[in-house]
Amino acid sequence: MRFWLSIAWEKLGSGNFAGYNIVQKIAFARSLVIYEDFIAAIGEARTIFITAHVGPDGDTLGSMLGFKFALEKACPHIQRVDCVISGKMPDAYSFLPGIKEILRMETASTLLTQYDMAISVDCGSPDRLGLARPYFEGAKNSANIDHHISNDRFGKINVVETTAAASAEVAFDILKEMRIPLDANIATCLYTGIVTDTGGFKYGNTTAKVMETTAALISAGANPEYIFKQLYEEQPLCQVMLQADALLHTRFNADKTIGWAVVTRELLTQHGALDEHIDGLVESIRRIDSVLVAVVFKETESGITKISIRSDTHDIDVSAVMGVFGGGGHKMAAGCTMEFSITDAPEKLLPLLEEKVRQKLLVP
Ligand SMILES: [Mn+2]
Repeated sequence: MRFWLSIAWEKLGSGNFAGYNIVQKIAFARSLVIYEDFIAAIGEARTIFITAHVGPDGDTLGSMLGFKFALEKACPHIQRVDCVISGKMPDAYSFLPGIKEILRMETASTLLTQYDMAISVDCGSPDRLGLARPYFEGAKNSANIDHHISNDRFGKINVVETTAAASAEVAFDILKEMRIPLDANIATCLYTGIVTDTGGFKYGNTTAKVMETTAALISAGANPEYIFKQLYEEQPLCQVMLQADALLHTRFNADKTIGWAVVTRELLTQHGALDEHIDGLVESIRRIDSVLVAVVFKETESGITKISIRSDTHDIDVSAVMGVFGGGGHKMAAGCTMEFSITDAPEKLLPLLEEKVRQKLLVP
Protein backbone atom coordinates (compact mmCIF):
# COMPACT_ATOMS: atom_id res chain seq x y z
CA MET A 1 0.00 0.00 0.00
CA ARG A 2 2.71 2.40 1.04
CA PHE A 3 4.71 1.52 -2.05
CA TRP A 4 1.81 2.40 -4.35
CA LEU A 5 1.10 5.61 -2.51
CA SER A 6 4.70 6.72 -2.99
CA ILE A 7 4.48 5.89 -6.70
CA ALA A 8 1.18 7.79 -6.89
CA TRP A 9 2.81 10.80 -5.27
CA GLU A 10 5.67 10.68 -7.73
CA LYS A 11 3.29 10.47 -10.69
CA LEU A 12 1.23 13.40 -9.47
CA GLY A 13 4.34 15.51 -9.25
CA SER A 14 5.37 14.60 -12.80
CA GLY A 15 3.46 17.45 -14.44
CA ASN A 16 1.10 15.12 -16.34
CA PHE A 17 -1.74 16.05 -14.04
CA ALA A 18 -2.05 19.76 -14.67
CA GLY A 19 -5.81 19.44 -15.28
CA TYR A 20 -6.45 17.82 -11.91
CA ASN A 21 -7.70 19.79 -8.92
CA ILE A 22 -6.59 18.71 -5.44
CA VAL A 23 -9.66 16.54 -4.80
CA GLN A 24 -9.03 14.75 -8.08
CA LYS A 25 -5.35 14.32 -7.21
CA ILE A 26 -6.16 12.68 -3.88
CA ALA A 27 -8.85 10.52 -5.52
CA PHE A 28 -6.34 9.54 -8.21
CA ALA A 29 -3.66 8.59 -5.66
CA ARG A 30 -6.15 6.38 -3.82
CA SER A 31 -7.41 4.89 -7.09
CA LEU A 32 -3.92 3.81 -8.15
CA VAL A 33 -3.85 1.43 -5.20
CA ILE A 34 -7.21 -0.05 -6.19
CA TYR A 35 -6.22 -0.18 -9.87
CA GLU A 36 -3.43 -2.57 -8.90
CA ASP A 37 -5.96 -5.02 -7.43
CA PHE A 38 -8.05 -4.72 -10.57
CA ILE A 39 -5.08 -5.16 -12.91
CA ALA A 40 -3.86 -8.19 -10.92
CA ALA A 41 -7.35 -9.75 -11.11
CA ILE A 42 -7.48 -9.20 -14.89
CA GLY A 43 -4.06 -10.87 -15.12
CA GLU A 44 -5.47 -14.03 -13.53
CA ALA A 45 -8.76 -14.18 -15.45
CA ARG A 46 -9.33 -16.24 -18.61
CA THR A 47 -13.05 -15.60 -18.93
CA ILE A 48 -14.68 -12.21 -18.32
CA PHE A 49 -18.31 -11.19 -17.95
CA ILE A 50 -19.01 -7.46 -18.34
CA THR A 51 -22.40 -6.17 -17.31
CA ALA A 52 -24.19 -2.96 -16.31
CA HIS A 53 -27.47 -1.53 -15.11
CA VAL A 54 -30.82 -2.20 -16.75
CA GLY A 55 -31.88 0.57 -19.13
CA PRO A 56 -28.30 1.24 -20.28
CA ASP A 57 -27.26 4.73 -21.48
CA GLY A 58 -24.36 6.01 -23.58
CA ASP A 59 -21.90 5.89 -20.69
CA THR A 60 -22.93 2.36 -19.74
CA LEU A 61 -22.62 0.93 -23.24
CA GLY A 62 -19.55 2.97 -24.15
CA SER A 63 -17.68 1.86 -21.02
CA MET A 64 -18.63 -1.81 -21.49
CA LEU A 65 -17.50 -1.85 -25.11
CA GLY A 66 -14.38 0.20 -24.42
CA PHE A 67 -13.29 -2.41 -21.90
CA LYS A 68 -14.20 -5.29 -24.19
CA PHE A 69 -12.14 -3.92 -27.10
CA ALA A 70 -9.20 -3.07 -24.84
CA LEU A 71 -9.06 -6.44 -23.06
CA GLU A 72 -9.44 -8.41 -26.28
CA LYS A 73 -6.73 -6.38 -27.94
CA ALA A 74 -4.14 -6.19 -25.20
CA CYS A 75 -4.62 -9.30 -23.06
CA PRO A 76 -3.88 -12.43 -25.13
CA HIS A 77 -4.34 -14.64 -22.05
CA ILE A 78 -8.05 -13.80 -21.98
CA GLN A 79 -10.08 -16.38 -23.89
CA ARG A 80 -13.44 -14.67 -23.95
CA VAL A 81 -15.12 -11.42 -22.93
CA ASP A 82 -18.92 -11.51 -22.84
CA CYS A 83 -20.81 -8.22 -22.57
CA VAL A 84 -24.32 -8.80 -21.27
CA ILE A 85 -27.18 -6.56 -20.22
CA SER A 86 -30.53 -7.38 -18.72
CA GLY A 87 -33.69 -5.93 -20.25
CA LYS A 88 -34.19 -3.75 -23.29
CA MET A 89 -31.46 -2.24 -25.42
CA PRO A 90 -32.05 1.33 -26.62
CA ASP A 91 -31.76 1.97 -30.37
CA ALA A 92 -30.02 5.32 -29.98
CA TYR A 93 -26.54 3.76 -29.58
CA SER A 94 -26.64 1.42 -32.56
CA PHE A 95 -23.75 3.42 -34.10
CA LEU A 96 -21.32 2.25 -31.40
CA PRO A 97 -18.72 -0.19 -32.73
CA GLY A 98 -19.31 -3.69 -31.37
CA ILE A 99 -22.83 -2.92 -30.10
CA LYS A 100 -24.24 -6.01 -31.84
CA GLU A 101 -21.96 -8.19 -29.74
CA ILE A 102 -23.66 -7.12 -26.51
CA LEU A 103 -25.84 -10.05 -25.44
CA ARG A 104 -29.16 -9.79 -23.64
CA MET A 105 -29.69 -11.96 -20.56
CA GLU A 106 -33.17 -12.85 -21.82
CA THR A 107 -31.94 -14.42 -25.06
CA ALA A 108 -28.26 -15.29 -24.44
CA SER A 109 -27.68 -19.02 -24.87
CA THR A 110 -23.90 -19.20 -24.88
CA LEU A 111 -23.07 -17.92 -21.39
CA LEU A 112 -20.72 -19.87 -19.15
CA THR A 113 -22.07 -21.13 -15.84
CA GLN A 114 -19.24 -19.37 -14.04
CA TYR A 115 -16.77 -16.67 -15.12
CA ASP A 116 -13.33 -16.02 -13.67
CA MET A 117 -14.08 -12.33 -13.42
CA ALA A 118 -17.24 -10.24 -13.60
CA ILE A 119 -17.07 -6.50 -14.19
CA SER A 120 -20.00 -4.19 -13.58
CA VAL A 121 -19.78 -0.71 -15.11
CA ASP A 122 -21.79 2.43 -14.34
CA CYS A 123 -24.07 0.64 -11.87
CA GLY A 124 -24.62 1.93 -8.32
CA SER A 125 -26.31 -1.09 -6.79
CA PRO A 126 -26.51 -4.86 -7.51
CA ASP A 127 -30.33 -4.64 -7.67
CA ARG A 128 -29.95 -2.70 -10.90
CA LEU A 129 -28.06 -5.54 -12.60
CA GLY A 130 -31.38 -7.34 -13.16
CA LEU A 131 -30.99 -10.91 -14.44
CA ALA A 132 -27.21 -10.45 -14.70
CA ARG A 133 -26.86 -10.21 -10.91
CA PRO A 134 -26.40 -13.97 -10.21
CA TYR A 135 -23.61 -14.10 -12.84
CA PHE A 136 -21.89 -11.10 -11.27
CA GLU A 137 -22.16 -12.53 -7.77
CA GLY A 138 -21.31 -16.08 -8.89
CA ALA A 139 -18.04 -15.14 -10.63
CA LYS A 140 -14.76 -16.10 -8.92
CA ASN A 141 -13.78 -12.44 -8.73
CA SER A 142 -15.68 -9.23 -9.36
CA ALA A 143 -15.06 -5.55 -9.96
CA ASN A 144 -17.49 -2.68 -9.61
CA ILE A 145 -16.39 0.23 -11.81
CA ASP A 146 -18.49 3.33 -11.39
CA HIS A 147 -18.79 7.05 -10.64
CA HIS A 148 -22.18 7.29 -8.86
CA ILE A 149 -22.06 8.96 -5.46
CA SER A 150 -24.69 6.47 -4.21
CA ASN A 151 -22.61 3.41 -5.20
CA ASP A 152 -22.82 0.78 -2.46
CA ARG A 153 -19.47 -0.94 -3.16
CA PHE A 154 -20.93 -4.32 -4.00
CA GLY A 155 -17.92 -5.77 -5.87
CA LYS A 156 -14.96 -7.67 -4.45
CA ILE A 157 -12.89 -4.88 -6.03
CA ASN A 158 -14.47 -1.44 -6.15
CA VAL A 159 -13.11 1.23 -8.47
CA VAL A 160 -15.62 3.95 -7.64
CA GLU A 161 -14.48 7.46 -8.53
CA THR A 162 -17.20 9.87 -7.58
CA THR A 163 -15.23 12.84 -8.91
CA ALA A 164 -15.25 11.32 -12.42
CA ALA A 165 -17.80 12.69 -14.89
CA ALA A 166 -18.49 9.30 -16.41
CA SER A 167 -17.67 5.63 -15.96
CA ALA A 168 -15.92 6.00 -19.32
CA GLU A 169 -13.50 8.44 -17.65
CA VAL A 170 -12.77 5.82 -14.96
CA ALA A 171 -12.30 3.23 -17.72
CA PHE A 172 -9.87 5.58 -19.50
CA ASP A 173 -7.83 6.04 -16.28
CA ILE A 174 -7.65 2.26 -15.77
CA LEU A 175 -6.64 1.54 -19.38
CA LYS A 176 -3.98 4.23 -19.12
CA GLU A 177 -2.63 2.60 -15.98
CA MET A 178 -2.66 -0.77 -17.76
CA ARG A 179 -0.73 0.91 -20.62
CA ILE A 180 -3.22 -0.37 -23.17
CA PRO A 181 -2.90 1.79 -26.30
CA LEU A 182 -6.17 3.32 -27.49
CA ASP A 183 -7.55 2.74 -30.97
CA ALA A 184 -10.46 4.33 -32.84
CA ASN A 185 -13.01 1.80 -31.54
CA ILE A 186 -12.02 2.15 -27.88
CA ALA A 187 -11.86 5.94 -28.26
CA THR A 188 -15.29 6.18 -29.94
CA CYS A 189 -16.90 4.15 -27.15
CA LEU A 190 -15.28 6.06 -24.28
CA TYR A 191 -15.88 9.45 -25.94
CA THR A 192 -19.58 8.57 -26.25
CA GLY A 193 -19.70 7.79 -22.52
CA ILE A 194 -18.16 11.12 -21.60
CA VAL A 195 -20.16 13.25 -24.04
CA THR A 196 -23.47 11.75 -22.86
CA ASP A 197 -22.78 11.97 -19.11
CA THR A 198 -21.57 15.58 -19.36
CA GLY A 199 -24.64 16.55 -21.42
CA GLY A 200 -22.35 17.40 -24.34
CA PHE A 201 -19.73 19.09 -22.07
CA LYS A 202 -22.34 21.38 -20.52
CA TYR A 203 -22.70 20.09 -16.94
CA GLY A 204 -20.67 21.01 -13.84
CA ASN A 205 -18.82 17.68 -14.09
CA THR A 206 -16.98 18.98 -17.20
CA THR A 207 -13.58 19.42 -15.58
CA ALA A 208 -10.19 20.19 -17.09
CA LYS A 209 -9.39 16.51 -16.60
CA VAL A 210 -12.47 15.59 -18.67
CA MET A 211 -11.20 17.84 -21.46
CA GLU A 212 -7.72 16.31 -21.30
CA THR A 213 -9.20 12.82 -21.43
CA THR A 214 -11.41 13.88 -24.33
CA ALA A 215 -8.45 15.35 -26.20
CA ALA A 216 -6.60 12.03 -25.88
CA LEU A 217 -9.68 10.19 -27.18
CA ILE A 218 -9.94 12.49 -30.21
CA SER A 219 -6.22 12.00 -30.91
CA ALA A 220 -6.85 8.24 -30.78
CA GLY A 221 -9.56 8.46 -33.44
CA ALA A 222 -12.90 9.47 -31.85
CA ASN A 223 -14.79 11.75 -34.27
CA PRO A 224 -16.72 14.41 -32.27
CA GLU A 225 -18.86 15.61 -35.21
CA TYR A 226 -19.94 12.09 -36.17
CA ILE A 227 -20.67 11.03 -32.57
CA PHE A 228 -22.59 14.23 -31.76
CA LYS A 229 -24.72 13.82 -34.88
CA GLN A 230 -25.52 10.19 -34.05
CA LEU A 231 -26.43 11.08 -30.47
CA TYR A 232 -28.35 14.31 -30.80
CA GLU A 233 -29.26 15.07 -34.39
CA GLU A 234 -31.05 11.88 -35.38
CA GLN A 235 -34.15 11.86 -33.15
CA PRO A 236 -37.09 9.80 -34.39
CA LEU A 237 -40.27 11.80 -35.12
CA CYS A 238 -42.21 9.90 -32.42
CA GLN A 239 -39.67 11.09 -29.81
CA VAL A 240 -39.97 14.75 -30.78
CA MET A 241 -43.79 14.59 -30.81
CA LEU A 242 -44.03 12.64 -27.53
CA GLN A 243 -41.81 15.18 -25.80
CA ALA A 244 -43.69 18.15 -27.31
CA ASP A 245 -46.95 16.68 -25.98
CA ALA A 246 -45.52 15.91 -22.53
CA LEU A 247 -43.93 19.36 -22.32
CA LEU A 248 -47.18 21.07 -23.25
CA HIS A 249 -48.85 19.29 -20.33
CA THR A 250 -46.03 19.87 -17.82
CA ARG A 251 -47.33 20.96 -14.42
CA PHE A 252 -45.76 23.37 -11.94
CA ASN A 253 -45.99 24.25 -8.26
CA ALA A 254 -47.17 27.74 -7.24
CA ASP A 255 -43.89 29.60 -7.85
CA LYS A 256 -42.87 27.34 -10.77
CA THR A 257 -39.72 26.14 -9.02
CA ILE A 258 -40.78 22.50 -9.50
CA GLY A 259 -41.89 21.27 -12.91
CA TRP A 260 -43.09 17.75 -13.62
CA ALA A 261 -44.31 15.80 -16.61
CA VAL A 262 -46.33 12.61 -16.49
CA VAL A 263 -45.82 9.98 -19.19
CA THR A 264 -48.47 7.27 -19.19
CA ARG A 265 -48.44 4.09 -21.29
CA GLU A 266 -51.37 5.61 -23.16
CA LEU A 267 -49.33 8.68 -24.14
CA LEU A 268 -46.49 6.47 -25.40
CA THR A 269 -48.92 4.37 -27.47
CA GLN A 270 -50.59 7.48 -28.85
CA HIS A 271 -47.25 8.60 -30.33
CA GLY A 272 -46.02 5.12 -31.21
CA ALA A 273 -43.06 5.81 -28.88
CA LEU A 274 -41.00 3.55 -26.62
CA ASP A 275 -39.68 4.20 -23.11
CA GLU A 276 -36.27 5.24 -24.49
CA HIS A 277 -37.92 8.13 -26.38
CA ILE A 278 -38.54 9.89 -23.06
CA ASP A 279 -34.77 10.52 -22.75
CA GLY A 280 -34.04 14.24 -22.68
CA LEU A 281 -37.52 15.35 -21.57
CA VAL A 282 -36.47 16.00 -17.98
CA GLU A 283 -33.64 18.28 -19.21
CA SER A 284 -36.12 20.32 -21.26
CA ILE A 285 -38.10 21.02 -18.08
CA ARG A 286 -34.96 21.80 -16.06
CA ARG A 287 -33.99 24.36 -18.70
CA ILE A 288 -36.99 26.60 -17.81
CA ASP A 289 -35.67 29.68 -15.95
CA SER A 290 -37.78 29.42 -12.78
CA VAL A 291 -37.34 25.64 -12.39
CA LEU A 292 -35.02 24.36 -9.65
CA VAL A 293 -36.18 20.74 -9.76
CA ALA A 294 -37.49 18.91 -12.83
CA VAL A 295 -39.21 15.54 -12.66
CA VAL A 296 -40.53 13.02 -15.17
CA PHE A 297 -42.93 10.37 -13.90
CA LYS A 298 -43.13 7.37 -16.20
CA GLU A 299 -45.72 4.65 -15.92
CA THR A 300 -43.97 1.29 -16.45
CA GLU A 301 -45.45 -1.75 -18.14
CA SER A 302 -46.07 -3.31 -14.74
CA GLY A 303 -48.08 -0.31 -13.52
CA ILE A 304 -45.51 1.09 -11.10
CA THR A 305 -43.78 4.43 -11.64
CA LYS A 306 -40.23 5.32 -12.60
CA ILE A 307 -38.87 8.72 -11.65
CA SER A 308 -36.20 10.70 -13.43
CA ILE A 309 -35.18 13.86 -11.60
CA ARG A 310 -32.80 16.78 -12.18
CA SER A 311 -31.72 19.62 -9.94
CA ASP A 312 -30.82 23.00 -11.37
CA THR A 313 -28.62 23.97 -8.42
CA HIS A 314 -25.78 22.41 -6.44
CA ASP A 315 -27.73 23.27 -3.25
CA ILE A 316 -30.52 20.78 -3.89
CA ASP A 317 -29.38 17.16 -3.71
CA VAL A 318 -32.03 15.16 -5.55
CA SER A 319 -30.09 11.91 -5.11
CA ALA A 320 -30.86 12.13 -1.35
CA VAL A 321 -34.60 12.48 -2.06
CA MET A 322 -34.47 9.47 -4.39
CA GLY A 323 -32.74 7.55 -1.59
CA VAL A 324 -35.97 7.81 0.44
CA PHE A 325 -37.60 5.59 -2.20
CA GLY A 326 -34.67 3.22 -2.64
CA GLY A 327 -33.16 5.04 -5.62
CA GLY A 328 -30.06 7.17 -6.06
CA GLY A 329 -27.67 8.63 -8.61
CA HIS A 330 -25.85 11.93 -8.63
CA LYS A 331 -26.55 15.11 -6.68
CA MET A 332 -28.07 16.88 -9.68
CA ALA A 333 -29.33 13.87 -11.67
CA ALA A 334 -30.98 10.88 -10.05
CA GLY A 335 -33.85 8.43 -10.24
CA CYS A 336 -35.88 5.75 -8.51
CA THR A 337 -38.69 3.27 -9.01
CA MET A 338 -41.75 3.95 -6.84
CA GLU A 339 -44.16 1.19 -5.92
CA PHE A 340 -47.05 3.55 -6.62
CA SER A 341 -49.34 4.08 -9.59
CA ILE A 342 -48.75 6.98 -11.96
CA THR A 343 -51.57 8.92 -10.25
CA ASP A 344 -50.32 8.32 -6.68
CA ALA A 345 -46.55 8.74 -7.21
CA PRO A 346 -46.58 12.56 -7.69
CA GLU A 347 -48.62 12.96 -4.50
CA LYS A 348 -45.97 11.04 -2.55
CA LEU A 349 -42.92 12.74 -4.03
CA LEU A 350 -43.90 16.37 -4.61
CA PRO A 351 -44.35 17.37 -0.92
CA LEU A 352 -40.77 16.19 -0.22
CA LEU A 353 -39.45 18.24 -3.14
CA GLU A 354 -41.47 21.27 -2.05
CA GLU A 355 -39.80 21.02 1.36
CA LYS A 356 -36.31 20.77 -0.23
CA VAL A 357 -36.95 23.82 -2.41
CA ARG A 358 -38.30 25.84 0.55
CA GLN A 359 -35.16 24.99 2.58
CA LYS A 360 -32.97 26.19 -0.27
CA LEU A 361 -34.95 29.42 -0.76
CA LEU A 362 -34.83 30.21 2.98
CA VAL A 363 -31.03 30.25 2.92
CA PRO A 364 -29.92 33.67 1.62
MN1 LIG B 1 -22.48 7.21 -15.98
